[in-house]
Amino acid sequence: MFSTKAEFKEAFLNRVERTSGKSFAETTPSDQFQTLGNMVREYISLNWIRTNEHYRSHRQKQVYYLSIEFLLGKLLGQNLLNAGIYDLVKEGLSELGIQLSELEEIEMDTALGNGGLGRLAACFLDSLATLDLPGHGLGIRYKYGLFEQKMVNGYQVELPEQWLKHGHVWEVRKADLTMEVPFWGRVETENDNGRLTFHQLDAEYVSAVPYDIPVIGYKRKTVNTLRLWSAEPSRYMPNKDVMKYKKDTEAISEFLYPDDAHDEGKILRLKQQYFLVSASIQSIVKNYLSQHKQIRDFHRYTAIHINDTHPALAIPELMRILIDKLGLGWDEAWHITSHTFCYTNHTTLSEALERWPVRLFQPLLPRIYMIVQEINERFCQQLWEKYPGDWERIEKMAIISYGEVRMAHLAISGSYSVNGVAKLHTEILKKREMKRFYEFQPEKFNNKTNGVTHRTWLLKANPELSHLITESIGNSWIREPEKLSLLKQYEDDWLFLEQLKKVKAARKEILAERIWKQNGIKVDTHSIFDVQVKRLHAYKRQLLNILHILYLYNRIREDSTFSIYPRTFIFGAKASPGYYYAKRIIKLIHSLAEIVNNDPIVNRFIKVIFLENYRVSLAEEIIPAADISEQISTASKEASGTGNMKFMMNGAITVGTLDGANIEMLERVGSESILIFGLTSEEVMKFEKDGGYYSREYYHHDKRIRRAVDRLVDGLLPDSEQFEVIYDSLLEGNDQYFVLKDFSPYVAIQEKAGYLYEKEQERWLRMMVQNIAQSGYFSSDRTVQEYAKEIWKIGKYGNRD
Ligand code: 26Q
Repeated sequence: MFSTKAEFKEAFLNRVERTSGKSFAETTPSDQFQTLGNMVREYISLNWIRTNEHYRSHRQKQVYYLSIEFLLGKLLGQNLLNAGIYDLVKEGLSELGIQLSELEEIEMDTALGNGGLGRLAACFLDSLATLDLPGHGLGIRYKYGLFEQKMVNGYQVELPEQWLKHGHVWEVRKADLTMEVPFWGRVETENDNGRLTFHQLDAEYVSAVPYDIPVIGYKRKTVNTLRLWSAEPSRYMPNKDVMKYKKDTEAISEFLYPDDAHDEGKILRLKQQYFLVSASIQSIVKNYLSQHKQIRDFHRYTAIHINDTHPALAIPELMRILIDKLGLGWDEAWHITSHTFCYTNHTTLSEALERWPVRLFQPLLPRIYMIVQEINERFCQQLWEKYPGDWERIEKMAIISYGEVRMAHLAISGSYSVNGVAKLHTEILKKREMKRFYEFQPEKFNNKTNGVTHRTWLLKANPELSHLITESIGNSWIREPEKLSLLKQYEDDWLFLEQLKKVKAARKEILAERIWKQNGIKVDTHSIFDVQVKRLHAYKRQLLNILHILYLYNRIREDSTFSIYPRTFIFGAKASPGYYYAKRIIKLIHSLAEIVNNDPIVNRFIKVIFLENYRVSLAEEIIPAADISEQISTASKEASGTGNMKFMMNGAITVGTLDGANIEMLERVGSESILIFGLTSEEVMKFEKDGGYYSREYYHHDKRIRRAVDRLVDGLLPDSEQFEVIYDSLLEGNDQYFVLKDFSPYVAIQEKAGYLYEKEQERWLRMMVQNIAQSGYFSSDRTVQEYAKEIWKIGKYGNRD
């Protein structure tokens, strides 16, 4: 290996030639990337082995984080930083005439997730390893990650994301640890001397082959593991149509969340879920039994976290292994199981609550269905004892009801801990969504406010700001983000504020360059960069942002004396392929951009930019450049949000509603440093319950609203017939997300933002400092530490320096 720059250069030169079969001069950036990736993996491999050995020999309690999504992004830069060799490698390469940034560009994003939930899992892995905690991820190695978004005439087109085309340098295939996952077949019950045993006959087996990815702690010796399962045909192939079997098998790990509109798609999703949990539970149990004699103590050495309900079948799967494979009785198996699992809920939107029709579930997973039935019966029995005669309550809480398996009910009943992801979210779960479960077992419920890793969203994404921070307060914030509060002392430091201003300006230049390259539009870097980047969803209200832009357009066009400080509105968003309303909103942003950007009167003041194919690596470029962070969901709908935190630590000022973690951001920074507007969650929930909101009243009584809304369909915008459904949703559909209700306060807060930015620069800079300084709480290190202490009950191992 290497420990100096000279050694690195020599090793790199040697290796790149040997592996590519070319002279150094002939090697391509792609050859160089592969070589560097392999070298880094080898560099940390001894620590990886040692970490595993250590966990084994000390029989330390382990936590396994089961998630159907891991949204990792690019790994090279972070791995170099965490391994502590970023500068050495950068300089070494530079001396060989290679830009490290160019090699970083080559890597494809590992986009095995849709958005918040998958990215949270990635941040947790970084924090677990950095805190020397024995925590590992388990997921699926989808051949195609989240689709690549191509914009064609303003319409989103989805292309398969071929992230594995050139292989994946970070993974290690471990074929010897393959697990066999059974589907279909039938269950035969046998009476074995008075004890019932169960055998799944004629099952179709699928091989789950693990690919391990190292998770390197920041400047730690700890290297944990993310294990991703790939589906392959099994040796125990059914003796029927082999080609069909092969195709069906490989389909399991082919796509992230395939279409679920039809039964066929649904079966595939259910197969994916069971595939993940069966392989994972088998592997966890096997690993446990290699170190411990007694399965009885399993839960004392293992915590298994289920990330939303998608992996909730892990609960009956562990029961199956304990009963059918290890011969335990039901009660003992249930004791272990219900002391092993913990569950996080990430959403209260009822359409996202998973339910599986029994008619699909039972034939695909016959033994698991039997177990779920038994769990349900015993659970209902317990309810009956507590609430005798209260049929209505029992039916509402049952795990199986009206021909459906309710995954959230299964997850709650089989877990010892249930948590929401922000204070408000947890309160809503307790008071509304899971009210009856909370009444039944209040001790299970707790809150764990989300966090994100500063080492990605500040250290890696914004080296300029990181440098300034480190120069001012030292580098302890990297491992202890709460130390950022030391920045408070620079609030009135004129020199510091000047430097902060320069850093933001530099980041805006970088983003402007990207916009020029991608969109061919020159943006004014002195304008306010007002950014909304996140998945496209009605509840996130990109439409409110758009209506504000239409309002400004109207004002500028109609009143020649009207003037505002220039603004660049920047959007990035993917819409789910089958979510037609969301796709229309994307089209609307493009039509609006076309009109605004090409109108010489209007474009002096405002511009609208849509950045295609929003993803982790693009977020790393956009977020550091933002002046304003748009977090404008309808109050009560956004469980937490995590983008809000990433903007905060990069010194953007939040324009936001009292929703999700925005509320806790307000608590931390104070009302002077965040721009809050709009309905409260109580007000929203009251309207939803009792009625009393009539969007037409707002349309008729507020001229600004009427004229902005009419713009959707009056022919101003190209392809405006596309926007009738949006217009109708606001008026005919009575504006389910209260866009018109919040319009006026939104305009007012935006005016305030513009005023502060233009007229009170120093105050704005102080607000930025306050946001960065208070962002430490929103570190996933804090979140993970809370999980470790209060839920998983795992400790760090000694001093591993
Ligand atoms: C459910 C049923 C059937 C098919 C798909 C789904 C499904 C898929 C993905 C349900 C939910 C998701 C993803 C949810 C998600 O990303 N939630 C976000 O989680 C973040 C991390 O906790 C929060 O910050 C966000 O507020 C929340 O929206």
